[in-house]
Amino acid sequence: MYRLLKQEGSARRGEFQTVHGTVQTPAFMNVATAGAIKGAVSAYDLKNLDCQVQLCNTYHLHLRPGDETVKKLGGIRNFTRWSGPVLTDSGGFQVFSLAKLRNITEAGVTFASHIDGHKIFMGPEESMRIQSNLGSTIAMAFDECVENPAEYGYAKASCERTTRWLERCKTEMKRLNAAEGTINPQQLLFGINQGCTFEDLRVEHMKNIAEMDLDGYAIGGLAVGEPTHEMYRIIETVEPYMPRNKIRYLMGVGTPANILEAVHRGVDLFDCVMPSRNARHGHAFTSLGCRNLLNAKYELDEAPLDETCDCPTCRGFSRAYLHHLFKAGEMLAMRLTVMHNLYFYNNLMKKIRNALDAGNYEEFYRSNREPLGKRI
Ligand code: PRF
Ligand code: ZN
Repeated sequence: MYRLLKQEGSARRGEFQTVHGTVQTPAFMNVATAGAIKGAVSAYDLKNLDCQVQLCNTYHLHLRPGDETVKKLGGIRNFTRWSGPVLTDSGGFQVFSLAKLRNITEAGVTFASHIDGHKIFMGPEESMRIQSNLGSTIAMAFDECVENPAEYGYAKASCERTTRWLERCKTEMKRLNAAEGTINPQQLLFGINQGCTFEDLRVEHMKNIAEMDLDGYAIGGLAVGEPTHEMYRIIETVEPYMPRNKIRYLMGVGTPANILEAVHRGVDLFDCVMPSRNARHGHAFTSLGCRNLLNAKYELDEAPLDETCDCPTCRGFSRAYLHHLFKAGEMLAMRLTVMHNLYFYNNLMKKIRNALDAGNYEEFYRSNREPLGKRI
C-alpha cells in the first residue's frame, strides 16, 4: 500500500508498505539480475549501502538456476539472504533485449536462450508462475518493450496486446496467490505503461491500466535510445493520468541527473544497472559529478572518491589506491567502486527524501541538477 506523505510541485514523498518491509520513497532499487549485484556485492553488503529494495530478473533466474529450484530453496529472498522487499521484472524487457530469434504472438513470446540457444516460450501466465515461484514481493506485468524508433501502427497494436496480457497477468496472479504452497501469497502486481514516444498511445494506455486497480504503476519503454528530453516529455504527458494513491516506477532509469528530473516530474521508484556497470569500468559518481578512476591525475591523489561520502570505500581508501587497483586489474577495484556507486545512488534518494521532508526540495533540485550531470 502506498501512502503519499508530502508533495512539492509534482515531487512526491511517500511510503510503500509491503509484507517484506516498508520502502521510503522516492527510492532506488539495486539491480541483482541473476540474484547477485555484479561486482561481488552480496546481500550483507547491501545492508551497509542503505539499500531498500533488490531487483531480480525473471528471465535470468528462469534460465539459471531455474525458478523451480529457487522455490525449493525457499524463494529468492531466502536463497540470496536478502530479507527486504524484492521486485522481479517480468522478462518482458529481457526477452526483447537479450534473447535471440524471438517470435511474438497473442499467446506470448518464443525465444532462444542467450545461454545455450534452447527454445523457450513465455507468456503472461508463464511469467506470473515464474515470479510466484521466485516468491518476490512485487511482480511486474509481462509486457512488450518496443524498440525505438517505432512505427505508429506497430506501437499501437503492441500496446493493446500489452493491455490484454496485463489482464491475463492479473487473473493468473490471483489464482497463484490463492494456491497452496505459494511462497508469497501476498505478492503484488505492477502494471507497465507502454506506447513508445507517441503521446496519444501513452495516455490511452495509462487510462486503460489505471482502471485495473493494480498495486503500482510503472512507465516502461523509455531510456531505450530516445533523446533525454523526449523521455521527460513522455513522463510529463502520462503523469497526470497515473493514480495519485499508487506508487510510480520508471523502469531502467538512469543517471543521477535523470533520476532527479524524474522525481521532479512525479516518479517514486527507480532501478538501473548504471551504478554497478559504470563502476566496473572505473566510473564513480560523486556529489560534484562523475570521475574516471583510470585517469592519470589520480595517481598521487590521497583524497577519498567523494569527500562528502560516508560509504565503506570512501571511509577506508584513497583515489590513488583505487586508480592503482583498476590499472592492475584487481577485482577489488570493482567491488569497492560498485559499493561506493550504490551507496551514492541510495544516498541521493535519501537526500531527496530529506529535502522533501524539510520542504526545501525545490532548492535541492535547482542546486543539484547541474553538478550531478558533470564529468570531473
Ligand atoms: N519493460 C519491462 N522492464 C523494463 C523496461 C520495460 O519497458 C525497461 C525500459 N527502460 C527497463 N526494464 N518489463
Ligand atoms: Zn563513497
